[in-house]
Amino acid sequence: MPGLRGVIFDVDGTLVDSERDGHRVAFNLAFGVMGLSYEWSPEVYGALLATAGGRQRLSGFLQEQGHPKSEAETLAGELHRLKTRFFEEIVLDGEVGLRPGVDALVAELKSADIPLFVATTGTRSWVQPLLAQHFGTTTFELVLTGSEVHALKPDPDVYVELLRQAGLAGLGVVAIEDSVNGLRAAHGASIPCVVVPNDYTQGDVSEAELVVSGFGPGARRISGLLLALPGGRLSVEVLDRVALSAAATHG
Ligand code: XBP
Ligand code: MG
Repeated sequence: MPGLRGVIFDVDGTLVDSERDGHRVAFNLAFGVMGLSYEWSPEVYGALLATAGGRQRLSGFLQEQGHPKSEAETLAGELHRLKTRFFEEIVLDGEVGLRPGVDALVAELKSADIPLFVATTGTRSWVQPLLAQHFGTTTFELVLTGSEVHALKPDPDVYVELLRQAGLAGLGVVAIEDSVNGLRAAHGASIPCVVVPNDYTQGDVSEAELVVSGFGPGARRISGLLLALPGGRLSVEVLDRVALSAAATHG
């Protein structure tokens, strides 16, 4: 029975703590440049994160503010292009940090020769430099972003396409996510999922094969597989257990 044969990382909220002090700031800067009085507080932004995709998030918000759909779509496109440039600058200024403990997990997976991948809703023009900044250019065998798929999470498109391009069957592959949208996308592609919640995680993630409080140290199991976290951290051993359990359950 196959153990762990690959790990697919989500980006925003999983590899990096990027939303409140990164993306949200970039959106607000874009509103300012366009002369719009909108400003997303951390609380308002948290609610808006239910919509994956920055452009889609903008369009929905503008329609809620009373902009006609076609006008909202056009304005969202202009705002998102500005926002993306601002966020690229925030990334290049080194202001988007890794979540605590995730670098140790990536290093352990690399030394165990486990193939690593990225599946994100984010835009490639900032995803690429952000990953290179923290992990170099050879850590992830394949990176798929919202720029390459038709439908965004919770649609499974990005995961299905990644498995296809990587020549992987779902068996032995584990996804690591931070949101309900991400969990649903992974499950939609029949990939078992570990959720590592953060302050912006909302809704019920208990369908995940495993939910842990963090990457560690000091992490604890919240729900899912009944297993200990040796050393209080998410490790190759734990991810292997998730893969084996999923293989045993789904055959
Ligand atoms: C999170 C998202 C993205 C970001 C904003 O992506 O939904 O839309 O919030 O980035 P994930 P863009 O958790 O899948 O990494 O403005 O580039 O969409
Ligand atoms: Mg995420």
